[in-house]
Amino acid sequence: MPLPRTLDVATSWLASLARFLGGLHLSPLGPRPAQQLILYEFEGCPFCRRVREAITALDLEVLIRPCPKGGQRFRAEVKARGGKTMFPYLVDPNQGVELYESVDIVRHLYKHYGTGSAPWGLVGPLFLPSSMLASAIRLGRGSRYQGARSPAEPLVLYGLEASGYTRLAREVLSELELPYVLRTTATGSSRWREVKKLGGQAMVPYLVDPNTGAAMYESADIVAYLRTTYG
Ligand SMILES: N[C@@H](CCC(=O)N[C@@H](CS)C(=O)NCC(=O)O)C(=O)O
Repeated sequence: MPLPRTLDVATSWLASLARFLGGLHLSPLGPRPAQQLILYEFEGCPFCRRVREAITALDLEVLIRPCPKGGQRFRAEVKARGGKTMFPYLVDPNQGVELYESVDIVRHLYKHYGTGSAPWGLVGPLFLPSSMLASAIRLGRGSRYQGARSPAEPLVLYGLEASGYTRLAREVLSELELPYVLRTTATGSSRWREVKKLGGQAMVPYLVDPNTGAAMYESADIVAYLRTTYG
């Protein structure tokens, strides 16, 4: 059931607060991956949030293949690749590994693309309860497949994990099982300049759809565009 916009926005920011605004700041960065990382995940999954927060903190660009419950495309791919239908699932062609288990994925990312060990806030015992609370506040949005047309090319989303507005866009991308390149914009990320150059403003979420040539700011516009174009 759609929530009134004010409640939608308020609960989305509340979910970010439940996670102590995880995925806002950059961590010290290590080498950049030469080849694109691929993450199979879905928005309402508390374990997947752990990986998305790490991706934002490490200033990574990742191809997201959403796997909502009932999803038709990417769930089967994970089963075929790894043997289990469990999320998150990371494919890292740079290191030649494919991984289940959110803690293992986060440790892998910090080892290769950060400066060593993963922060306690992501791998310590407080993470999971707070992430489950964040998912509950959003009533599990982004978890259930809602049926959609598949785009030929992945969409591109600029945004950060801590942003309540960016979450609203991610939830719909997840529900519609639309693959997208997530270009993260933690505070201090150089991608803020990229967004400004592309759209004229340093603001996220910013969606670019190479299939139609559409590009837009404003979570409400993005949600409406995605539902109309692909829903
Ligand atoms: N220990 C795993 C737990 C992962 C997990 O239980 N993920 C759930 C989603 S939140 C899952 O894959 N459920 C099966 C499904 O959605 O079909 C981790 O940290 O990654």
